Amino acid sequence: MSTIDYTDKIPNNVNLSEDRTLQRALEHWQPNYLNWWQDMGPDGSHGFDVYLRTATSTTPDGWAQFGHVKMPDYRWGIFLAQPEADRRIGFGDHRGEAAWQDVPGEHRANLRRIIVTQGDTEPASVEQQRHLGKTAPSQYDLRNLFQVNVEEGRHLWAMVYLLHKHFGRDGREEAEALLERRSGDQDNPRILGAFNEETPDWLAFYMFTYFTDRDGKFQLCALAESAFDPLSRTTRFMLTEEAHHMFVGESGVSRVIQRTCEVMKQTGLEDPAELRRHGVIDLPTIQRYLNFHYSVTIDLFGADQSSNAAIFYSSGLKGRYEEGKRADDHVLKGAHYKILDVRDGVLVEKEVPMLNALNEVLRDDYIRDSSAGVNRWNKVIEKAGLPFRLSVPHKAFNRHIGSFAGLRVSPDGRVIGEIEWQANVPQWLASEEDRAYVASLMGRVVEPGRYANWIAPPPIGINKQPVDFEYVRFN
Ligand code: BYC
Repeated sequence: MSTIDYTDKIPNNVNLSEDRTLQRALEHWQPNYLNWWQDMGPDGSHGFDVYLRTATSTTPDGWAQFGHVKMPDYRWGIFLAQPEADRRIGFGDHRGEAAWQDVPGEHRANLRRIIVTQGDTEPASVEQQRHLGKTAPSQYDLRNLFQVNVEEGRHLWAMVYLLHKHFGRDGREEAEALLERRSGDQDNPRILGAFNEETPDWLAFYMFTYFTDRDGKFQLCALAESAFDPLSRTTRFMLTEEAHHMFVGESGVSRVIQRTCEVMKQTGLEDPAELRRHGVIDLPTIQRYLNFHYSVTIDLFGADQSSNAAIFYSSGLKGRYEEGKRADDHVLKGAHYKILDVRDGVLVEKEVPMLNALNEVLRDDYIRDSSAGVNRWNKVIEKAGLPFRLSVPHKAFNRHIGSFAGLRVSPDGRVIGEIEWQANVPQWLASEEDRAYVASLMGRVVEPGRYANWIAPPPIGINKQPVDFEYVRFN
């Protein structure tokens, strides 16, 4: 079934009405979800009409419709990508066997853990972003924030469906717990580090949607390879929505850079303090935000050597990015991979069994993809005729997970001591002062077509609408 049934209380393309027990269980979870949205979703936004995209079909052409909706009335639902006829497992010990429609008993605990970890990030990001609507630089940006938020909510639904349908009572308990953990909470935090950090301002939001949503892309691509077909199908459809989130990040940072460059050219100024007097975000501050979000995000790939990763792969639960395009045996026993290690105070390469290094393999794929976008940002600076260039820091910089945890490494990859680290950290990571300055720029712009001084308008609007379209009706 490709078209989504909107007559059901929970829109879906999984024939939910034919499984009354499951339907009742999800209808029981639904009000708890809506309560969570009221409490932890976008602050003060519940009465707004927002120009949102809603999924209406899971076929690639014309899968969504656009229209003004009040966010609490958004039709969150369960949509799986079209099944692939006779789908076979593409990697690991079960390569070539038929994909699983149910969870094999021996993989139950690991699959549940992967699904819960994925599910936990979705509401976490909504919680992290809940205050941003109060300081949006334009209606266009406000609408994009809300679009990202409702879709992260839908991605939570995607994981909760799997938990309810395939994991019995444990799954239902996990689904409840997904609404109980809170980003940044001391006693009951979200599972992964980056999802307990604050997203205090819009530069942080764009960096998050560029870097951290891109972790989402790579993890979802790896899960789309899964032998567990319902997980594969649900993540494939999530990826369709995810592309817009990364666009919001990439174009957002790009517009901040563009505006700064305009002011640098108009005034001939380069000194950050002087540029700040003109109300734009100086490029070194943008670099420090980048360093923070990049390093916190690459931690999300887990330890560089992980027996979990090896088990997930060999048992068919989680593949590699673009598994099907790789020209190896897709089993990887006996294969090796080079990772970094610290020896006598320097970073050196060492070869380890590839199966244990699959977190690092995915991280390296991610690094290539995210660096490409940084080069696109540099084109904006280059076009303005300015010499400054942004770059991603070394992958050992500011790490808290894996073998670099606890090690002090400069952005250019030198292992350093605590004294040198402390002396330089204000130049390397966004400082209190940087954050206070960026915070001072944040003020709400509500008139259609107007943009805050620190960001350039977008070149085109959403869904071919003009940039001065009324994306949000505040009522
Ligand atoms: N923070 O053996 P390891 C997204 C834990 S983002 C805290 O390397 P593994 C989105 C780890 O859990 C995509 N803890 O672990 C983006 C383990 O704990 P236990 C999210 C961490 O399992 C924006 C221990 O350290 N999806 O969708 O190989 C907006 C040992 O580590 C962290 C997924 O992540 C960390 N950063 O790898 C909205 C996919 N890293 O068991 C949404 C599902 C590791 O010893 N998850 N630990 O207590 C996975 O595939 C894996 O769980 C991980 C970890 C790759 C995350």
